[in-house]
Amino acid sequence: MSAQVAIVMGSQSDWPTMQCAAKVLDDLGVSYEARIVSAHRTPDRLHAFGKGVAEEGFQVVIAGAGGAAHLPGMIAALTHLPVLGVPVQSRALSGLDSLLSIVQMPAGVPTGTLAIGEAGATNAGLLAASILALGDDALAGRLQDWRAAQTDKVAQHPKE
Ligand code: RP5
Repeated sequence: MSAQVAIVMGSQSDWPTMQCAAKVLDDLGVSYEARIVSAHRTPDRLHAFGKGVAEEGFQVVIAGAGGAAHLPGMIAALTHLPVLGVPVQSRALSGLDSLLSIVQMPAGVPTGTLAIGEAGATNAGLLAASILALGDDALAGRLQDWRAAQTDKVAQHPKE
C-alpha cells in the first residue's frame, strides 16, 4: 500500500527544510514517502510523477522548492490531488523568489502556498494531516492532541 503523503523536493539541498514536514507527519502517525523531483533538472521525472501520483495511491502532495520554484505548480497542473507548496529559503533572495514563484498560480490550478522555510514545511505537514483527518477520526484526535500539547508548552510569563 502506498504512503498517504508524497513529500517531493527539487533538490537534496531542500531536504533539511522539508524534514520539518516529515517530522510532523511522523509525530502524527501519517505515512509519507520523500522523493527528489526537479522541475528543471528532471522534467521527465516530474511529468511521470505528476501524472501517476494519484494512481500510486497518494492522497496529498507536499512540494518544496527554492528560487525559480516551479515544482509545486507543475505538479498541481498534472494532478487533481491537493498540492501544498513550500517556498524553500534561497540564498540569493531569501526565499521571496520561491514564494512568488509558488503563490501566484493562474485561476483553475491551485497550490496551497505556505510560509517560507521551516515554518512553511512544518505547517504543510500539519495541513496535510488536517486534510487526511477529514476522513479519519483517529488522526483528527491525534491532531487535536498535538495542538493541545503545543498550547501547554507556552508559559504564562517569560523567564528572567
Ligand atoms: C531548486 O533550486 C531547488 O528546489 C533548490 O531549492 C534550488 C537549489 O538547488 P541546488 O542547486 O542546491 O541543487 O530547484
